[in-house]
Amino acid sequence: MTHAGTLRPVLGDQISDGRLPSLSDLDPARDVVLFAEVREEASYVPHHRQKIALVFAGMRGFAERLQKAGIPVRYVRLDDPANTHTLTGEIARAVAAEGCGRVVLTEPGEWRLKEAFEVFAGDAPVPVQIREDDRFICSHRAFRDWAKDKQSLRMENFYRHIRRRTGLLMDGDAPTGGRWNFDVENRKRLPKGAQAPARRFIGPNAIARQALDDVARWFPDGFGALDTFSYATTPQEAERLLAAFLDDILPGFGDYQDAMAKGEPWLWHSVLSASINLGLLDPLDVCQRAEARYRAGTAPLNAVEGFIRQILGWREFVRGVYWLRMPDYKDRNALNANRRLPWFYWSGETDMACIRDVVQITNNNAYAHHIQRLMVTGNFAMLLGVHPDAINEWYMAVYADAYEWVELPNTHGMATFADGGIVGSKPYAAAGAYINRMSDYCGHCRYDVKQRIGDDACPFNALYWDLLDRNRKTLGSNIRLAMPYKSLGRMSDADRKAIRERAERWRIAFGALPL
Ligand code: FAD
Ligand code: DLZ
Ligand code: SF4
Repeated sequence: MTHAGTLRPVLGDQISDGRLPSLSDLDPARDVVLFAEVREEASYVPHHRQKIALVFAGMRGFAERLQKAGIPVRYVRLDDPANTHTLTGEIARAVAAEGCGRVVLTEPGEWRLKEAFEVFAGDAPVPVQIREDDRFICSHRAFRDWAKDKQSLRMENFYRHIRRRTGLLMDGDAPTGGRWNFDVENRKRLPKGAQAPARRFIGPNAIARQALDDVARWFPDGFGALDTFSYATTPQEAERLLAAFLDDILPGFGDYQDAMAKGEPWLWHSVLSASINLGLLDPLDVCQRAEARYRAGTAPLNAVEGFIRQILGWREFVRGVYWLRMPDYKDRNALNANRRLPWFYWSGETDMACIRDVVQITNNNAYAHHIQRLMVTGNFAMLLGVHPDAINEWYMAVYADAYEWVELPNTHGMATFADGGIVGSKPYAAAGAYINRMSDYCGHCRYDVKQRIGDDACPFNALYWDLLDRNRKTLGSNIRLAMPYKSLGRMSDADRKAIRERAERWRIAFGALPL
């Protein structure tokens, strides 16, 4: 019983030196900061091993920096024999062992944990204070205020609102360049022979190397390669990655934002999401630094606006929707999807060149860029009719940047339309022609993207038309789907029957069986 002060638990995605609300009034003479590696967090989904190593390395590094600054730290490792393996169990154990008089923590990023902490707070022997996480640009209240008089929540409206509020890319009351959104200039296919820029990534530091070794030992059969780890685990490393992105990549960010290319994981994407979500980078600072590049004339407006829209717009918007709509948001299944996820989402063993490439990239890097997540794996899971829970589990598991506040609205809302239109006004459903237009995958594939029915036909095709046919009741009156429904209407009954049968044969062949 050495400390009568406050226990301040820090969670794995709260690696924010000097910026964490729960540490703002820390008293080094009386308080203790708690970090706990626990099995419940490390295995509530079968996380990619790089994600576990990233979180553990982030926690261990932060703990060391605090200790060096003279702050008492209690660090519980995963292999500690006394570990209770839940965060609340470790907080309770620490309160008793350290003799703390209260607990102060920053709210977690997942409903599941928020509930667990609230239950814990109700029963705890000492007062528990849960502080709002202010490492975002829009607070819960500000989002609720914006949303309260809206019939539907649309990112574009939110984005304009928050551009005005922050003054980012604004010239007085007007958007810089006279337009809010330069997206139409950001949908180019990659020209033949175009080379993605070289990346200045970083190798693992000593703490990360130790975390990688531990994870290899503790999760020998887990998903994902470990030897390709190149994530930042400290604020200094994240700063180096941000600076390299602003110098080398940002100027070309806009042009090929929707493009995909076989064996090219990064193209012009920033690969900063894992650092921002872990807390190593501040989202507003990242946006301001990007804007400064435009003002200095070293990056064009379509690139800078496109990049800022992803963070200021999409990232803040999906977080707002998550906290506004949970917990029922997670149970939504607007298209009544009820199939299993095919095994090749884990193994990559499929003849479909697009899926194979995205799963291999995902396995290697715990990363895939947005269009790969949305239009390849997400789109295909929706076309197959995979149950939203199975899709969520996969996305939560395989990406280093996955936390439920950001993953769920992207899968339920953007990729699969499980939310029935809260995030997007229509499903991002597409047949093979879209992938053919935006990538070189089809040229490397055993399937023929132009065929709809035969054994060699691209599986996306029959499954796409079948999705529209099966969901006519839910989607048929959607104005944004008028064109494809018109085409479907022109098909004969025999054609539609053939599509239906072909689609079901694909589902069975791929193991997408009813649950
Ligand atoms: P860039 O293309 O360089 O974009 C810049 C930044 O903008 C990103 O770092 C990220 O912070 C932000 N951003 C871009 N798009 C989004 C978006 N739709 N939602 C929220 N932030 C965005 N992102 C996550 O951070 N975690 C997830 O678990 C996640 N799951 C997704 C699941 C699906 C099905 C889809 C379609 C998208 C998902 N996204 C998720 C959003 C997006 O795909 C990733 O943020 C992006 O691919 C990360 O790569 P990047 O850093 O190179 O992004
Ligand atoms: C993702 C993750 C993992 C893998 N492990 C831990 C852990 O052992 N201890 C911890 O405090 N946090 C971990 N996390 C992050 C939490 O799951 C995270 O705080 C929630 O996902 C909420 O965003
Ligand atoms: Fe993917 Fe179909 Fe193209 Fe093959 S043909 S790469 S399955 S879209």
